[in-house]
Amino acid sequence: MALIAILPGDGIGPEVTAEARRVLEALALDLAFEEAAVGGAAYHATGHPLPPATLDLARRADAILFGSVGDPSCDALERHLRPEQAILGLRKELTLFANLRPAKLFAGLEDASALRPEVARAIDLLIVRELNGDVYFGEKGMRTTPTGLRQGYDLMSYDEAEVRRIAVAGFEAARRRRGKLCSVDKANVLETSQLWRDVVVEVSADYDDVALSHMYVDNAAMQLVRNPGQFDVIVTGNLFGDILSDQASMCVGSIGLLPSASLDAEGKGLYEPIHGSAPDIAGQGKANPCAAILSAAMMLRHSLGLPEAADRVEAAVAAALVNHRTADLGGDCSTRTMGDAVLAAL
Ligand code: GGG
Repeated sequence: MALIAILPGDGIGPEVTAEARRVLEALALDLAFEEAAVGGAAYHATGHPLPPATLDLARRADAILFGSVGDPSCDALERHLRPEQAILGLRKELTLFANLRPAKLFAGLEDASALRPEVARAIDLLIVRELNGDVYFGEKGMRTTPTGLRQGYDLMSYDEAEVRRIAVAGFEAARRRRGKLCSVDKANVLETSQLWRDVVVEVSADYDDVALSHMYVDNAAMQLVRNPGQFDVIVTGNLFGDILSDQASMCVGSIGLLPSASLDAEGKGLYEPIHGSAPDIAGQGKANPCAAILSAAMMLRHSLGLPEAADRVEAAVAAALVNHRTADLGGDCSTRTMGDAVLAAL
């Protein structure tokens, strides 16, 4: 029996993970579920956003289903106590360095895309975002300049081993897909990006079957809306991947549709919608649970070795979206009704 850790988190996290759990339960697989608090919810209960019991569960589990973190009532806390530290801590503690963020337009959602229908229909891409380095984990702080000004700083750094392992993840993903890898950096300005580019080129020697290209991140942002059909797999750093994947989500209709898998070297994974806690709609039953449900499908595929079950869940979401839309897609379905529609289509 596989143990699934459910970490619902804050805001809409509990609502969307509840629907994803219902879908997993409906598959009648040999799964056990254990739930723990994380983020602002955990801070309010225990004084820490990632309490030892939650980290222990995450370590014991075969896979983790994560909701979202972020709680405005924690905004004034010191940085190490803020809800977001929980997800950063989990990624670092469990060495979840490879974040897979697929974006594909579901049939019938052309009108929800921010792009023209013929452009949106061409989207079928995967962003491979590095998750353990970059400005998120570099030295950071607040200091005073010699002239008395407050100055914030976040050190951007990557070593070659960090770049190599995410480059390998990108090439492997491209090999399993259409054989195209675009590495996104800012090598004309940043030292980290120059190293990134050099290492990606070194790794490419082992992947003759993958066509490698490079793109500056500013151009990549433009190309994502101009001609997204050109992309198969994008491999990029933590910050650039965070931004580009939110942009990609609007190209396919909503951030409520994009799942993600954060994997270690052995395939253990944390699965979460890319969206945050959306405190403005929390508790109202308005959130789109599709990204969480699709994250559960990624869990079935990547951590539990159940690709047929993953296919079933993805097909059920596609079928449900034909006649059901939550508010983010211009409809009036509740979170529960959308979950019911996916269950009915399973
Ligand atoms: N489910 C995604 C989530 O909760 N995001 C909130 C957040 O702070 N994310 C930071 C990040 O993705 O780097």
